[in-house]
Amino acid sequence: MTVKQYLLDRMSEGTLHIALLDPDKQPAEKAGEMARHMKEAGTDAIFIGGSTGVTAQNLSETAVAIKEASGLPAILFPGNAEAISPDIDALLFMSMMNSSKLDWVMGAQVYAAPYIRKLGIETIPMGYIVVEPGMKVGEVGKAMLVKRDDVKTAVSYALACEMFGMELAYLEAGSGAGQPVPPEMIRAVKEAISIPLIVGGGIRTPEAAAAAREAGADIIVTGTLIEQCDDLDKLKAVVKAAKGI
Ligand code: 1GP
Repeated sequence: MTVKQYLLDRMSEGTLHIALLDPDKQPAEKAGEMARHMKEAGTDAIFIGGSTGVTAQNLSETAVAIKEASGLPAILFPGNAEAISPDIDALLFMSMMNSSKLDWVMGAQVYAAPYIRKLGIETIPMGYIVVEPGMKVGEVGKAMLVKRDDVKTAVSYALACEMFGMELAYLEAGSGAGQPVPPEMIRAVKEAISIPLIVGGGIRTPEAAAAAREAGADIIVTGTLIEQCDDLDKLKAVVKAAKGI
């Protein structure tokens, strides 16, 4: 089964939780241990990614460790065109829709495409929309940030993702954001599109996770929380709230 089908099958039963692990933040063995914890907490898959410091080597080691320790799909959430590895299960073939730099909209993808094909990696096309405050990814990606109250622009970007044939749309407030994407923006985008909607950035509490799910997120991503908290009960509470179980 493809990773995309695995996600769609699970999504047909409710909202998913995906844990984001940055291979630059801990040794691979530790990432594997974190993934095993998250599997116990109910997480559906692991995204591997970071805005800086991801290399083919740390990506590869982290993917292998995650798969061995948790059995969960290890999906690359790419931050550059160089760090790609045959050890990942799938790759989000993404365009930062609101980047002011052509390279992040289309250039890096064109550069990487032949190599991805050569390695035979599954690709899942995704439109990535960065909302204020945007944090590091907004900065590195030179994003023309969608304002928190500009629901109309967020909807327009998401509709464009769908019309381009992208199979996922991602509303991103940025890793470590003080506030997650506003629920009213999630709700409006979800109502406008028919492709699955991913939401992430600044979700650290069961309340924030539940608000994103109730507003219509199909997949909720948390990264910082997992890096900062090793209390399995707290992690479980956020995962359960994300999944509504
Ligand atoms: C970043 O949306 C993710 O790409 C996760 O953000 O680290 O704030 O959970 P956090």
